[in-house]
Amino acid sequence: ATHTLLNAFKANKTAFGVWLTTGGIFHARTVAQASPHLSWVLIDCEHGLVPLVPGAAECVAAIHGAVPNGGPSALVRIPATGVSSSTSWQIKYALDAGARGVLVPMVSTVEKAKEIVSDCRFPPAGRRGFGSPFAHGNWGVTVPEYLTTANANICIMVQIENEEGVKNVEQIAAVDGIDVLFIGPYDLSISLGYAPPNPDPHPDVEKIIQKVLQAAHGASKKCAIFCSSGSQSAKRAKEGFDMINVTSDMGAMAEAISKNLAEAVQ
Ligand code: 3PY
Repeated sequence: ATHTLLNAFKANKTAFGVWLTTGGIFHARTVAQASPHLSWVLIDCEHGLVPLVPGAAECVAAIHGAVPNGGPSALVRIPATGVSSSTSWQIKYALDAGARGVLVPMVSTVEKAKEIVSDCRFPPAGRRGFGSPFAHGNWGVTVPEYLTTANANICIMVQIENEEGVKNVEQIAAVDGIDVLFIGPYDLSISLGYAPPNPDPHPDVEKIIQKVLQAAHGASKKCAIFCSSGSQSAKRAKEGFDMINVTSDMGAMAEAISKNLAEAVQ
């Protein structure tokens, strides 16, 4: 089963990706085919317009079918803030869709981080339920193979994006099974009482961003950050971030229309 994001992690290469905020299989496929440099496409069911069911599953299938023998890993950001046992069904739907990883917003305690890991792992490692008729086919494996493949390869990513999350960041990073601390600079800024990044965060917020990066690497975990342009992403890659989105579908579309019109209208 192809897992380009995990391959980049294992090779210690920066994994660049794109944020998908609008659903639809042809839209998802076009994004996935846009560049051989893409390691991942994240389907945003938190703030995007993609419904978790069945929208995320359709997009995961479209992304994984887009590029023969390769292409980006499809990831899903679930809608829930934090996650408790009552919302862990969202992780189940995301993973049953065949996603190679799940991103959980606003994780701020060790307890939440541990619950998330348990929701992502089949027993005996965790409490994930089995039953999807789609997940194994999406990974190109049989059902018994999927149980072990999923447990070993699904990337578990949590967003550090509020004051409490920053306070507990070292302990969250140390939780066994958490693969990536993903910084949300917008929520982090407003949670700390600062304006959102424009395009860069306030210097005080930037100090905290660097602290999260160090905490992740200190625990031998990967660190990711949301960016809004290729040049901002290049800067973050030089700083040592492991996983970075270069743009979003909607951002890229508006930018391309504006650029082409500016060239046309003299
Ligand atoms: C944030 O910056 O708050 C994010 O979660 C990325 O959209």
